[in-house]
Amino acid sequence: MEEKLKAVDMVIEIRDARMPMASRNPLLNQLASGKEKLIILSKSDMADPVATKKWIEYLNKDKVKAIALDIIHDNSSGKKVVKEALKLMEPKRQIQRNKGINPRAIRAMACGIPNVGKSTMINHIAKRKSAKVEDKPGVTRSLTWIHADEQLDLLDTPGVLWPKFDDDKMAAILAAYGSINDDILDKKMVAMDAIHIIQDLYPNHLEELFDCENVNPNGMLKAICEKRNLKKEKDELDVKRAAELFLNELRKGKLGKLSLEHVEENSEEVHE
Ligand SMILES: Nc1nc2c(ncn2[C@@H]2O[C@H](COP(=O)(O)OP(=O)(O)O)[C@@H](O)[C@H]2O)c(=O)[nH]1
Ligand SMILES: [Mg+2]
Repeated sequence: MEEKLKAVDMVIEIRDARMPMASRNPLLNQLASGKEKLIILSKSDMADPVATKKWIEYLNKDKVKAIALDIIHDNSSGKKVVKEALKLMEPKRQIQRNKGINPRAIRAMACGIPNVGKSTMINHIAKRKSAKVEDKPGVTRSLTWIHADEQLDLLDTPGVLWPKFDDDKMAAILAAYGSINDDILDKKMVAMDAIHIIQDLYPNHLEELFDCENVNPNGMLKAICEKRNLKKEKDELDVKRAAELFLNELRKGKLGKLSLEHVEENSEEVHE
């Protein structure tokens, strides 16, 4: 990936709008330092729009542009990415023009942790113009480019990064959305952590969904059993199934438009 980054002018970093900090890899800022960065907050259709708006404001800065996208349902998502990439690179291109150089197409790479929507985005862009361009001068031969636009070439393979969390809460959020292998994790614990975080950020939301009073996370799982009739023999509550059902619905956005990370005083792009 480090090699590939040398071949690009800018990075398109994809993060999950529901967890913009947990779903990043701080190493990317080091690897791509100095390069322009377009941050796509993906899955915005499932995220809390108010939280997303604040994240956008928070993340936008010099050389960094952040936008929220619903990559799968928004037909113009590919077009928007191309447009924003061009806008971001315009100052550099203008300098070149001033020097009498005709700027070549921008070269960009989509980067991000697994499951944030890198392939979906590349496919959306490629659908518009799938002509592949190879053998660019000065660029490693093995790289394949998608000629996304007259002025934008995109690497056709994304740069996959692994999540790297700074604390237990980020780990809990990644686990809740299934972004770290949860075969090794106790689903009930993952669900209870997520319930706790949601209760904190969205008071009464789950209580209303599952018809219960203010309860602790374990009580919430029991309320889910009652509401969805998840029972074992002799009417014993099937808390494990409630945890699985809860996580499935959370991941599919069926519990409402929620974001498990909100901008806080201490939200920090630590490694930038
Ligand atoms: N609802 C929703 N789902 C998305 C969006 N972007 C990607 N997905 C889904 O997220 C999953 C992972 O996407 P994929 O492109 O394979 O992620 P990658 O691992 O980063 O390449 C797929 O099921 C996509 O359909 C989005 O904006 N909204
Ligand atoms: Mg992929």
